This record gives sequence, structure tokens and C-alpha cells, in this order.
Amino acid sequence: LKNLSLLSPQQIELAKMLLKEGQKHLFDDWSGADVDVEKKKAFFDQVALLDSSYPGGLASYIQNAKKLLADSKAGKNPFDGFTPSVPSGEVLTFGDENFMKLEEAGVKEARHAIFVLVAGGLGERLGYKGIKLALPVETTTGKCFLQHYIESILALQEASAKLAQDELLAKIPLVIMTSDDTHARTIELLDSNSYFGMESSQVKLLKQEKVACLSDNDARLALDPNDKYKIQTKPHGHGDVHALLYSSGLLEQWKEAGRRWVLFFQDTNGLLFKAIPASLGVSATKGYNVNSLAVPRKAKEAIGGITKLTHADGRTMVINVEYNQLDPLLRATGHPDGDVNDPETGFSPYPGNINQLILELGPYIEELKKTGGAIAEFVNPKYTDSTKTAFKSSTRLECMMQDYPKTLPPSSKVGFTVMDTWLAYAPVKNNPEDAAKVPKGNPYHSATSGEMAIYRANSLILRKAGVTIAEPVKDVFNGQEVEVWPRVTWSPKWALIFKDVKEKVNNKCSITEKSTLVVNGRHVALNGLNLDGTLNINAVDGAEVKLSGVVLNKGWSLEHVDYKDNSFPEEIRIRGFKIEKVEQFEVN
Ligand code: UGB
Repeated sequence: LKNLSLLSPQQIELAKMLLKEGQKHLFDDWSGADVDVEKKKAFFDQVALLDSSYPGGLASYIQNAKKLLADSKAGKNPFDGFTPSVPSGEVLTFGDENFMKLEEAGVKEARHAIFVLVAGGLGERLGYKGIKLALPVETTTGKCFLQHYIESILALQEASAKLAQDELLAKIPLVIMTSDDTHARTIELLDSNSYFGMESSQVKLLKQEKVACLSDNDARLALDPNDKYKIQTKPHGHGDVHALLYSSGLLEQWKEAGRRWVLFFQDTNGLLFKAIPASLGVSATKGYNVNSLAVPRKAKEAIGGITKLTHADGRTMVINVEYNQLDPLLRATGHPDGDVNDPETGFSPYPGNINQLILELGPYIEELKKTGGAIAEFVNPKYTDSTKTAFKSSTRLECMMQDYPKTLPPSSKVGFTVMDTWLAYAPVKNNPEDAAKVPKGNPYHSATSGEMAIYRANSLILRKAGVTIAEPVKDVFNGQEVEVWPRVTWSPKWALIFKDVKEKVNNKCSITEKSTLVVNGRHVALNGLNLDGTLNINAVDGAEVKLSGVVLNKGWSLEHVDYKDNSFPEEIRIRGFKIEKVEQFEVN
């Protein structure tokens, strides 16, 4: 460091900052001034990146870390002084008059929306090596999550545009937050599929950076064990999305263009777009600044609980309490059994957060101007012993996107919308072994349950619209017992909301349990169709297709596959079955 000619003025400032913040150890093993010059420069490049990608810079990160580590060592409860209670929100019932009205209101508002997909995580829990956006939502059509999401947004865009004349607002932007783990593969997936029909200018990728690891309670930054000129880094969490959106400058541009809503969603929930129109309708009609989507939650399920927290000084907030914190919070506040189901309902009284947030753009920008997008952080060090003086391995600060409301003024309108799980939530997060260990009655959140949930939801929606649908059968794949419904899938442009489905089927249709129905087309009417087998309909946009009569064939069956069987690709093994296409009737 003495040889200052090595460093630019900006780097000298960074070096001084590190020394001031107690990071002298980073340079302890540095060789003479003329040794490893390039590596030293690279070190400062990394420090500059860590500095610029954190609100307030690296010095703030270190200071925040010192404080949070001291709190953690002292065993300070982050909810000190707060008492939890069950909040009240909008509870919707699929298909009733209110639901259908909200769906139409939501579609109308969609042309003022921006979608933000957080997809920087790698799915370590799932045990899948690729990016999760490339996984099939279901294997009947094989469409991946990203394709499904984009087609859903395009269908919303079209339906919403029909209700308005404002062509300028017609294209709904999609932001995808990536990380070094997912960025290149996300671009490749988009490029090699022509953006799945979306204009490439509609899609913006924002890459989150990792944050520095911390090796001890003094927040000394950890060096990479294999490189003394590199700081070890780890992901900071999905909360980064707010700072990234703010610093991108995109929000202001969109506000000027008349946009009103920002919808955040996660990488593997194939049901989500069935819940979006109605919940956007709730935001618009209730005037919510923040609306979180929720589903009934089973106690101990790995999703956060939406909770009303009331402080001894009178402050209140409605916020997600993460699944690992809900149980200790309840025990500490007069609920000795902790996170348990209400015996009357069989569910936790706290609605489950599915991390789908709808924020009103104007108030969101105002809040970000104050915070720069910084989100309340936490730290979770694994200590070597009860003295809490040393860590088993380095740790880092983390943040979650749903903690955004924590800094909001009390006047903000923060609400939530509860929908049936079968309609709204089927994430793919757990590997087969962990899923098989999930307590009976709790959801598996696996590739198996994620796919089966699509068939069940589509079958139930058709049934509600008057189609006779056979009862499901039970089967076990990768040690998980699931209901197998007829394999019904449709493209979002066929039906986006319940009204669309009702207009396109009639009550003279029936579908047997062994059946598969694929509807890929805009104007396809099922008019007295009796299906016992597989029917695959592909219609170009201008075609009007009306189907009636009996379709009978051997159909497509599900063949069991063991997840340990390496002869199958990973995306098949993790679901535990493969579709055997025996016989089908195709309409093209
Ligand atoms: N993600 C990122 O983009 N960047 C990151 O650094 C980390 C993740 P997980 P998690 O709905 O089921 C959340 O790991 O964090 C993306 C809520 O906190 O799948 O365990 C990642 O790509 C919890 O309250 O989930 O749990 C993915 O798209 C509960 O609601 C998303 O963030 C739970 O989700 C979520 O990451 C749920």
C-alpha cells in the first residue's frame, strides 16, 4: 500500500476506509509492493464493486454488520416489545361474483403494471443444477416457468389493451433480477427462444451483486480461503431488488409514462398468474400502497406468516414474520405451543406469505427516495459454542423483499389478499428426499407437487365452469403421495380469468381421469366434448375452433421414475414420473 502509484485516487480512498473500519487484516499477508500487482488491482476492483452495489457503500455495510452481530451475540429479539396478532385482510373465494368483478378490475389495471421477477437464487434446496426459470412448469407441454410467465404477461397485456385505447402504455415491462449464478443462463434462455414472444426491449435484466462475508463479531471481512487477494462473498437475498430498481432509474421513467403498479413475483410458482388479476383488482379498488398475496398456512410450513405486530408504544405494522422466527416469537409472547394449527380450521391462524407483492408505484418511489432501497437486514451466524465468540463458517448480512413495509410511515395502506392454495401457490423448492420428509398434510413444494397442482387447478376451474371432471386418483412419486387429476393445460391466451373459461366451455363436456387436454389457441370452444384419452388442440390466432363429440383413445400415461435413476434427465427425476405418449387425437 505504501507504493501508492499502484492505486487510483478512488482506490486510495477505499483503502483508507477499510483501515478506518477495522479491516487492516485484509492486507496482513500482502507481499512486497512490486509483487502480485495485477491481483492487488483486482482486489481494489472488487472492493469498488462491493462499495458501489450497497446502499451507503461498504463502510455502511461494515457498520450495519457490527451492530447486527452485536445484537445477535446479545441474543436480542428483533421483535422486542412487539406482540403478534392475526391481521385481517381480503379473503377471496374463487369464482364468486366478487372474485369475478375483481378479476375484471385487475385486467383493466394491468396496462399500468410493471412485473418484477426475482430470479437470482440457485435452488440449492431443490437440488437442480440449472436455473429454475428453465424448469418445466408441467411436462405435458414441457413449457418452462419463464415461458409461462411471459405468455401470461402478454395475454394480460392484450386483454388489458382491449379495454383501453392508450397504445403508449400497452407494452407491460418485465424486470428480471438475476445474480452471477443465474445471469448468463437467463439471457441464453431468453435469446434462444426469441424472448418467448415478448419484445426484447420490454425485458430489463438487473443483476444483484453478492455481499462481503464476515468472519467474526467485529465484522472483519473474510478472505477467500484460496485467494488472499479476494474477499469472500455470498448472496444478500431477494431484498436487493428494491435498491436495484431504485438505482436503475427505471421507476421514475415508468411513473412518467403513467404506470401505477409494481408486481413482484418468484421464480417457480406455476399457479401465480391465476391469482394476479383478482389481487391487482383488490389493490386498485382498495387503494392499497402494499398488497401481499397470501394463502392459508399450515403450521411450520416453510413460508412466512403475515402478522400484525403491535409495539408497547402503540406502533403497529402488518408484516411477514419469516417461518423460522414465527415460532420463537409466539412462544415469547404468551403462546407456549408456538407455531401450531388452529384445531378448528387445521391451519395456522397466520396467513402464509407467498412473496407476491403489489406496490403502488408513486408511494413506492417516495419511500425509496428516503431509503435508497435499503431494506432491514438480519444476520444468522452459526456459532461454534454458546459463548458466541466464533463462527463455524463466515456469515453475511441478508435481506428479504417482503420486509419493504418495515420502514413505511404509519399512514401507509398495507393490506393483504388471501386466496385458496390450490389456485394461487405451488412453488418448486424442495428436492425429492426433503419433500418426502414433509409432515403428512403439509405441502411438499416439490417438482412433483408443483406439476400436479397445475392439473388440479385447471380441473377444478373447468369443474366450476360446469364441465364434468372425474375424481382424481392417488399415486406416490418419489415417496410423495399426490392427487392425480386429468392433465388439463391451456395457454394463457385461451383463458386468463374465470370469465374467459366460462365463455369457452359448456356444461355438456366431460373429461375422464386418464385424460390429457392441451388447449393452445385463442378461439377454441369446447361445446359438448367428451374426452377419454388425449386431445391436443393447436389453433393459430385467426382460427375459430369449436369441438364437440367423443374423443376416445389410449391417451398419455404417467410412468414412475426413481429420482436416483441417472438414466433420466434431472428435470424428470425430480418429479418422479415421465409422460408416456401412447395415443392422442390432434387438432391443428
Ligand atoms: N432470490 C433472489 O433473487 N436472490 C437471492 O439472493 C435469493 C433469492 P427462495 P425463501 O413464497 O415460498 C421466500 O430461496 O427466501 C429469489 C420468503 O422469504 O425460493 O426461502 C429466488 O430466485 C418466504 O417468506 O425462498 O422464502 C426466488 O425466486 C416465503 O414466502 C425467490 O427469491 C417463501 O419465499 C425466493 O427465494 C415462499
